[in-house]
Amino acid sequence: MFCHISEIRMDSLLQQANRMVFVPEAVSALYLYHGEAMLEQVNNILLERPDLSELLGGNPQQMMFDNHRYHFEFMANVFEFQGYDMLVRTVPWVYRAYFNHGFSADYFVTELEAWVSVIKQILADEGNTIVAVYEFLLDNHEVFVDLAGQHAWDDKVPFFEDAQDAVFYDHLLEGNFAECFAIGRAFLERTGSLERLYLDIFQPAMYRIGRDWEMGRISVAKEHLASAVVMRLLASIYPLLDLPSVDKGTVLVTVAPNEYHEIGAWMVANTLELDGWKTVYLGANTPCADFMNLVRAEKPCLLAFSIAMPFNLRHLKRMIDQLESLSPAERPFIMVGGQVFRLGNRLQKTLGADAYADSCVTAAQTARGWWNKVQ
Ligand code: B12
Repeated sequence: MFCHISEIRMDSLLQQANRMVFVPEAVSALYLYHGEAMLEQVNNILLERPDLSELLGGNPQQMMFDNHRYHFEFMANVFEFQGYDMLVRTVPWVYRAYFNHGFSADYFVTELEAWVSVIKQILADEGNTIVAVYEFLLDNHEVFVDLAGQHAWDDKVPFFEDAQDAVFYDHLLEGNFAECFAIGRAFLERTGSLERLYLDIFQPAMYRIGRDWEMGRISVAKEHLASAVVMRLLASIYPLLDLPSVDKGTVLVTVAPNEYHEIGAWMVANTLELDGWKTVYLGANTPCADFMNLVRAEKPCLLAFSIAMPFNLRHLKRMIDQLESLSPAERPFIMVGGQVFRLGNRLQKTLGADAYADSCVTAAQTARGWWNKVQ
């Protein structure tokens, strides 16, 4: 059996990451506490660079400020979740996405060195375990650069050569709702399966949108346009079906706080509703504070949480932790899903979830399996 060289490199990084010392909880909290001060200093160090414009590939400085904030919030989650595997799998994606938008490899070395110097200055010796993680990134910078050139996040997405999906994708990129709707409706009439429409047409098209954005081929505006069309399709095609009568309990489907990716969760909500669940769907970016009031009012027996971005993990954890205030009899079964789970092996457990499913179809199967067991 042959193994691709990039897989060997990734495995070796994962093994090194496994051996790294975990950052103690108190130190991770300190990193979070000093976040704003550290961000400001890192930004200032970069702003003093005479070659800044070359490092950023001519991009606006705002893109760098945003990256520093994403970086800080991501690292805070790596430390809190002890997610070095998540770190190793994410860095090649970050490099690739920014390289494809013009940033240079040296920018990342400069940025990481700036973090090291600021952490040493602000956290002093208490920051040693954190500095070790940054030094691991710097020592392996060339390997990460190399890995960034090998794969895209959505490698397994088909390229849609001359299939109908390719036509759908082209209409989606143009924002042509009428044509996309016609393809969707015809597919539904032919197959009778909403799930297949989601998994065979909509989902791969959205994954491809992501890959094309990551590779610098389409703009964020196109990503928004495509999302808006797919959301209009989710809303308009679903009522073409007759809803079955409710024969299961209440499920509350929600997206993590600060998380804007809602299409996957919406598909999960529709699929569960078609499987006989009384479904309450909250959409994107549900505020943590209001969530418990809703749980108390709706009394769901199943909670389904969707999350895509690693920097939202700790917000979701706070949300799930609030459920501890319920009595054991009131506590719902907790199911999680979304793309962040591709990154880390222990995430489901650390979040305190009972189950994970990787698609709207497996979500319905998992939920049904649990329901049949408790009846
Ligand atoms: C559309 C989109 C957006 C839209 C979202 C609009 C909306 N209203 O949802 C906008 C523009 C807001 C956006 C923003 C960002 N995005 Co974006 N986005 C996407 C894109 C292209 C499609 C997402 C999508 O709809 N996928 C289709 C759905 C159906 O798939 P899914 O989410 O995996 O859901 C399925 C399963 O995972 C599962 N599932 C999902 N939830 C649940 C829940 C439960 C309980 C269960 C059981 C199962 C389950 O079932 C679903 C159906 O089968 C993806 C690319 C991609 N690979 O998905 C990037 C992507 C997710 N985004 C990305 C990034 C980086 C961002 C931004 C940081 C920057 C940016 N591009 O603007 C911000 C972050 C915003 C935030 N705070 O959340 C990266 C993430 C990479 C990474 N390493 O983490 C991706 C992968 C793009 C890429 N290839 O680089 N994005």
